[in-house]
Amino acid sequence: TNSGSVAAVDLGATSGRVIVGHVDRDGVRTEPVARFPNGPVALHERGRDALHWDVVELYRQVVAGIERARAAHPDLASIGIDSWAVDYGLLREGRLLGLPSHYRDARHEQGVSRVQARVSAAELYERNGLQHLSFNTVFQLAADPDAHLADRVLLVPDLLGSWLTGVEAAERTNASTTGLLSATTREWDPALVAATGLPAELLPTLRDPGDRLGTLLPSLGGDVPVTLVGSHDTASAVVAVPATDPDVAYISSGTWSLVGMELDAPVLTDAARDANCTNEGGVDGRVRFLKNVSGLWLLSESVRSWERGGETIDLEALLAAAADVTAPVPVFDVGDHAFAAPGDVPARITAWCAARGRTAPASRAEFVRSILESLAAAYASTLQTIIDVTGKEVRAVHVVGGGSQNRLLCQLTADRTGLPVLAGPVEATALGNVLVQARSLGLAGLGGASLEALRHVVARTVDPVRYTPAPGSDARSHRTTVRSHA
Ligand code: ADP
Ligand code: LRH
Repeated sequence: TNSGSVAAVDLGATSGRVIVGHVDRDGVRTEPVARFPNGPVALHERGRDALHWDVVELYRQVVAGIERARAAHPDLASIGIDSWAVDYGLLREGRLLGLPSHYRDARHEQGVSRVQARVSAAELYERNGLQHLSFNTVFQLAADPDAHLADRVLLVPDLLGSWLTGVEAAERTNASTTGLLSATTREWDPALVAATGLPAELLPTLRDPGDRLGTLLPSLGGDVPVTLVGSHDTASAVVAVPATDPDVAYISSGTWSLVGMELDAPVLTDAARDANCTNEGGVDGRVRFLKNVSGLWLLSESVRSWERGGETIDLEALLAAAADVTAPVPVFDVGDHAFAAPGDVPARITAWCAARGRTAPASRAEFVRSILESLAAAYASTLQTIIDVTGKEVRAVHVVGGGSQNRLLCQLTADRTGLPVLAGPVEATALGNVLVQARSLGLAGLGGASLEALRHVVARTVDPVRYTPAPGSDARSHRTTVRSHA
């Protein structure tokens, strides 16, 4: 069977990369060809600081990465793009109307009441099955003063795909994060689109992972197909969870932590809604039943504030110091609104503690320990919620993404959930992106392969690091504060 190489463009909220994946009968090998930082840019406009994405710079980096991939692999068979969810570019006659807004911009909150004046929160959940997050696209669009000027809206991977190929489409897994897609039919829901106050024609045709979007434009070198993948980064990451047992949960750990499991059908019960669980669309029509929990952004934002004076912080050394902390540290609510916007996270943790009469962390190592303990506590309670709502058994937790390299966090997660943690791959998102392209092209005998077969390819390739709950840790005592939603 034929082997081949494809390029995965994976844009996270804190960094982006272009990775070449080689797929053959032994498995999949990855080779990074480009890596670049990403993050919010504050621009003063309409009398306030607005948070944006520098999507033109991202495009420049993506094009440079693709050029490097093609130079090293002239036989490159395809390109696939994924990114973080919900954010979009507005276009008019094919021209971008300003830089996309960042999901951490506070403006989006104004959209919530506008949408809910037309469709109640309960009906929204019944229709789109999504966790309420004020940055869901449906709310962003309702609050966007420029949306009425546009004739097209494209989510970030679709926007880049259109710049690479000239073809506009809405890839379905990422479309499922907008709040505009029906959780049951997986088509645009006209009532939800109407709730934004915008015309339905704004939205492009839906297409599925594995479809060919188009071919690289001649001005960009031509010839190479662009294949749709699970363009929501979390959808691609879930494809590459190296699970060979169906009774597992996953944590896709990066800027955010997406904690949940894969299901065959959405769960739209009152219990699911009360627990604020999401039903996002996965590759092959699977459902990603999960909760969006805060993530390592709390750590990277803390590091950023400590580095503001010009110092450079060594993350490995900082994590080692956090592992050595023996003093008790506060477990704070990582989902508190106070931690949503960019800024001085350690100062906000101190304020959170002061407001509750708690002792704040006293050193950088203690702050980091407090952040990781708090994330692990949130994972344990979220997992319990997911188990209660679905009635499913969970025997192990797979952690994938950049956070799977954080040994302290993985161990704390094992301790607080009382479950074995299997960590890796780090680049699950890029791997899932590569494998969906490889399947679509029929590389290495993968044509028509099931997701389970793709996961076996990953399991053959990477050996996850196993973390066992510490003998002294009592998962049940950590769970006493967990409310049951069953
Ligand atoms: P995203 O795709 O959301 O941008 P990633 O999956 O790339 O995020 O994960 C980024 C995070 O991974 C960083 O914030 C950092 O906390 C963590 N990370 C990266 N490298 C290491 C490392 N060597 N050790 C521990 N954690 C790491
Ligand atoms: C993770 C992610 C997550 C979304 C958030 C906006 O990168 O795509 O699934 O909730 O970004």
